[in-house]
Amino acid sequence: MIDEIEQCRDAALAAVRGADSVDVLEQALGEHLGKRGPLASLKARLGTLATVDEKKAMGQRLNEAMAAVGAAADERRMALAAGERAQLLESERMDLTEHQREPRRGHAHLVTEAWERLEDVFVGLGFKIAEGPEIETDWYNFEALNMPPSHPARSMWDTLFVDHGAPGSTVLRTHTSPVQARVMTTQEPPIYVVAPGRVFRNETADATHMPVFHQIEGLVVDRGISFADLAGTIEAFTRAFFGPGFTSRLRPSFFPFTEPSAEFDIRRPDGSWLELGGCGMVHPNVLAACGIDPEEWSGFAFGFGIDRMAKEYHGVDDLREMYSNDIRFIEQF
Ligand code: FA5
Repeated sequence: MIDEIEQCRDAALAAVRGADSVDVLEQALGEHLGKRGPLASLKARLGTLATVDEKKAMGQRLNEAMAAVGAAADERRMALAAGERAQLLESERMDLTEHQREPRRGHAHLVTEAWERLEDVFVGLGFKIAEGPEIETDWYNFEALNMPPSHPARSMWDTLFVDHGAPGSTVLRTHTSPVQARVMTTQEPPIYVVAPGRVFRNETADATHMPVFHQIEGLVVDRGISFADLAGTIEAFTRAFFGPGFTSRLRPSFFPFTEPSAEFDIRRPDGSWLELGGCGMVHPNVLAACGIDPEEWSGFAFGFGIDRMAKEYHGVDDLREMYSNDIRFIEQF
């Protein structure tokens, strides 16, 4: 019977150790250690043994054999479970790293890029850069620009007022034109400046309008400046900024601070036109208000929308997209 016990034990151990999954292992255990298994039937035969000592000795051998199989099964179960878990983890592993491990180089905002290129183009044409504050007084934003209080032309700009000083005396500048007055009241002609900056209007955003946007102001004051100088400068700028396929035109318009005044449009290679800004000869009243003798000096000024130029340059459909901060949009440029 000892041989039989050892044979059954060895067969059970071989089945347990050879199991390649927890399921197979449990099945093998059921077969070898279960009630109908070979070790169980040996146990049933203990009763047939002749002496108590024999029964005891064989019973002990059987118990040892079953314990050995149980211990081998525990060991195998742990090893299989660890392997199966590792496999599961690997199959469910999610790659949460960015597509590229190296940080990618971004770029400045499209409007900032346009702003910087505009500065380069105008510096190349001999202009200097000027600046003014975003919060302005009524005098610089309107009055110095030939718009006394209650002048109807003030309604051309949907003004946002700042709660500071006398009511209505402080505004978020509605255009960069107040920088003209700031330059003319502090610098002697000849003056050749451009002033890029942020401006504010109480307007609803749409494809071509933002309540906060950017303009670049240009101002030239010198002896003998004529409308031809203005037209030539604008044409030179258009080709330098947009490329040789673009030209410009000036349409008669009205601004209180320039006379004559014009609207500046560019012609795209497909023949369509886009309004980019206003311009004109600096009004004698503006020169005089800023302490410059209009008999001696004349000048021209212009104010272009930078956001619209960036939009046009990059073929963007809607200004609002440039401010959405959507990475899928930004990555296209
Ligand atoms: C002006 O603001 C004048 N100061 C321009 C000027 C300067 C005329 C010097 C004469 C001499 P206007 O409101 O048209 O003009 O604005 C000029 C340009 O700014 C527009 O042609 C357009 O390109 C841009 N612009 C105007 N409103 C918006 C807006 N809400 N969002 C984006 N761009 C705008």
